[in-house]
This record gives sequence, C-alpha cells and structure tokens, in this order.
Amino acid sequence: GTAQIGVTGLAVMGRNLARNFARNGFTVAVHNRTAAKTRALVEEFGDEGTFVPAESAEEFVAALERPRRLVIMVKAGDPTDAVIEEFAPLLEEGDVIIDGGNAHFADTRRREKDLRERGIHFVGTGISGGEEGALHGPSIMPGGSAESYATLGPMLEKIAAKAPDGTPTVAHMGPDGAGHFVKMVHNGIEYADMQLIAEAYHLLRSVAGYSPAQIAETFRTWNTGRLDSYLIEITAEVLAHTDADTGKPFVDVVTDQAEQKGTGRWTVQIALDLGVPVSGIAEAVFARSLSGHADLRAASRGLPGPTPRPLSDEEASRFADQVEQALYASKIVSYTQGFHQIQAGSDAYDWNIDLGSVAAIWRAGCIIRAAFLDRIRAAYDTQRDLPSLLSDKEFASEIGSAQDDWRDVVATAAHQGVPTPGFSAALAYYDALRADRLPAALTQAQRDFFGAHTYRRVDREGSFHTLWGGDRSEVGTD
Ligand code: NBP
Repeated sequence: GTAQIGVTGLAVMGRNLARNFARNGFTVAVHNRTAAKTRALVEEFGDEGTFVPAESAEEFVAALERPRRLVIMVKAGDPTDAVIEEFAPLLEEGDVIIDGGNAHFADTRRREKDLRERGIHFVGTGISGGEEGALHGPSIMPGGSAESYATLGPMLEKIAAKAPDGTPTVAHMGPDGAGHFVKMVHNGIEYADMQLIAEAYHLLRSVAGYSPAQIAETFRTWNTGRLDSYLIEITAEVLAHTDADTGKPFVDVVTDQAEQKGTGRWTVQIALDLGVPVSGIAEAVFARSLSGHADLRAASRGLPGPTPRPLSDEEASRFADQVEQALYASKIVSYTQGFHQIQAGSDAYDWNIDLGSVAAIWRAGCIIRAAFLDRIRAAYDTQRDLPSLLSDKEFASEIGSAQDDWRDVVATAAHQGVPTPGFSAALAYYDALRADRLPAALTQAQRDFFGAHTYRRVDREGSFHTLWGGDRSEVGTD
C-alpha cells in the first residue's frame, strides 16, 4: 500500500478529515460502508490531493502502508464496534486504529485493551471543531499508547488547528481513554459556557431591557476584551440575525427548548462517579432538560413572580457592565470545575494528563476556543501542581475584583425572577470553597444521629459516635 493514512466513515466529519489530510500532502485511502459516498468524495474533491478510494475492507487495508494507520469516523457506539470487528482481523501487529468519533471513554478503554491483546494500537481520539474544524484544522485529543503517538503525532500536527503562537492544537493526552475523556469534559465545559452566555443574554434582555440587536453589540464589545472567544463571537452573530420570513429577531422565532446529544450528560454522570463537584456543567445540562419539559412549563406559567422593575438607560448600561463581570467570574469557576474533573479522571485511571497542555490544545480548532485558554495554559505551565485554577494568583485577583458585581447580578436576578442557575451555582461554589467552616459538620452530625455513621472531631484523632438514643455520651469507634 502507498497511503500513509486511511479514513473509513465518510459522512461530514470523515470526509472533511480525509480532505484535510490530503490537502496537507498525505496520500489518503478512503472507504465508506456505502460506496457511493467514497466515489462522491473522490469526484468532488479528488483534485485537492491524492486519494485512494477503496470499495471493500480488504481493498482499504491493502491500500495502506505499514504500519497501517486507519481512522474510523463513524457513528459512536455499536457502529464503531462493528467497524473495528470488520477491520481488526485484516490488520497485523503494530498497526494503528484511530477512533475519531465521540466515543464514551469507558468504551475506548475496553476497545483499547481488547485490541492491545491482539497486537493492535487503538487510539481513541477526541476531535473538536465540528465539520469546519475537521476540514480546516480541529483541536485533536488523542489517547492510546505513547508508542503509537510517536508516528501519528507528526501527521496530526499537520492537520490540527494552530494556536495564535503557531503551535498545533494536538497533544498526546495519555493512555487508553484519556483523549476521549478530555474531549468529554471539553463538551461539558462547552455546555457550561453556552449556559452562562445564555443567562447573560436573558439578563440583558429581561432586566436591562436591551433588544437582541443591542445585546449583539454588547457581546461584540465584550469579544474585544477578556471574554474574546468563538462562542461569544457567534452569539453576537446569532443575536444580530433577523428572520427573513417574519422580520423578527431570529432568536425570537426559535423554539426555546434546547436539545443535547449526550456528552454533557456523560460529563456529569462521570463527575458524580468520581465525586467531583461540576455544578456549572450540571446546571447547564439541567437547564437544557428543563427547557424541554413543555408540559411542565405550560402548567407552571401562572405561578406568581416578582413585579419587574424597569431600569433607566444609565442603570441598564451599568448593569450590563456588571453582567460582564458575573459572566467572566462564572466562566473561571466553570473551567476550574472542568479541570478538576480532568485531574480526577487522570488520577483515577493513571493517565498523568498535563493540564497545561489540555488548555494549550483548546486554544484553537474547538468550540470553546478563547483567549482565556492561553491564560489557563500559562497558569498550569508556571505551576504544574496548581491545586485549582482559583489558586492561581491572577485568576483569584480577577475574581476578587469581579465579585461585588457578580453578587449584585445574582441578587438582581433573584429579585427580578430571572433564572441564572449557572451564575448562581458558580457563586455558591466559590463561596463554599473559600468558607472557613461549612455546614457539612451539621450534615455529618445528622448522619451520625439517624444512621450511626460516625464523625471525626476537630480536636482529636479517630472516629466517634454519640449515643443519641441513650445518654448522649460519646464513644470512640476505632
Ligand atoms: P455520523 O455520526 O452521522 O455517522 C455516519 C457514518 O457512520 C457514515 O459513514 C455511515 O456509513 C457510518 N456507519 C453507521 Br451510521 N453505521 C455503520 C456500520 N454499522 N458500519 C459501518 N459504517 C457505519 O457521522 P458524522 O456526523 O460525520 O460523525 C462521525 C463521528 O464524529 C461521530 O462519532 C460523531 O459523534 C463524531 N463527531 C461529530 C461532530 C460533528 O460536528 N458532526 C463533531 C465531533 C465529533 P453509511 O454512509 O454507509 O451510512
């Protein structure tokens, strides 16, 4: 075979990824279950580079130079297993299968182990940036063995996006499922970012009384500062858009029920398993599910709320500035939680993930790309063992200056009856972390009361139980 890489699964993602490889000078074998898609790709884009179309699995494998590198870009779940089982028997020791789909990291761990026993490298790889990213440069999060990354890495560097400093947005995240785990948390953070932006919009609309066009302008201004990011940029575009049919702001003709494909939910499920508080991501997932409960919402529409208090122009403009502060502070908290989850996953599965390099490869090519990520990279690069992003001096001091406005915004939202679960959860997390004493002491005492679950004391070593049903004397339980 002559192809340096092969791509099987030529829907939007696979097709664009194959073109990206070809445009970068690689000979690319292409294959799809339905062969018409393979032919269409070569017909339409054959002049962009060197493609070797293959109609059968045997032909596809034969087209690849050894060690073979084949990328699977099919629907995640059972199709991925089906495709692996189709190709693995045709491969030889040392060949590499790259799964670029949105697999659950636990599936990736299972597949990696199975294929490793058969002498095949399996590289579960998170690929972000949607179809545009796949074509022009995604952010790439590969897992799998370090050995496979040695030959694969340079190829991925070619097709990856480039951060503002020119470095490609790809790095080996760690063994087996590390890449898909990081991609999962990326998507969870994406949910949180989107929710926070949505809350900012809601407040500017309902409390400040801004029109969508005015909010678009506000977001454009924010996008020139520390909130500079892809999501803020596209939000301004969406809000400035007018529906052609009705002449209304586009955002007003879209049904207000948000859907989800599942990576946000996975992030929260895994966070629960790992015991990591990712309240911002969880609130974002719940906000989408709440929006989808049309019947429940219809049944609740008449519930009493506060009387809205309109703001003067001056007050509105001041409030908008405060919302920017609240959004930024909450964003710091979301990323703090997301990075905590990656650290916890890394500890639980022995991945040794470098958090600085995670931030580095999210700087371009993915949905959460933002100037902010370069700051996170810098924080982890100067302090590898940073216990939390909030322990970084600069972030801590920024939150310090934002906090009064952040508190005002959350209080105003409560007074005016605008739901801000993301802003509020972020603030509660912040206040809980910085608290000297938490009421968890009371929780623990209650647990001891009804379930004899024992407690530790602040002044002595050991576990204790109080005889609540008896004379209330204390016994040591060690
Ligand atoms: P889809 O997720 O829609 O999958 C379609 C592809 O899977 C087609 O090539 C189809 O072949 C193939 N396929 C299926 Br379905 N079942 C198969 C089977 N049993 N055997 C062989 N092939 C099978 O494509 P996509 O939207 O391009 O996404 C590809 C992967 O990338 C997914 O895992 C997705 O989660 C992930 N991803 C997508 C995006 C995005 O923005 N779309 C972003 C990041 C990651 P056929 O043509 O013969 O039906």
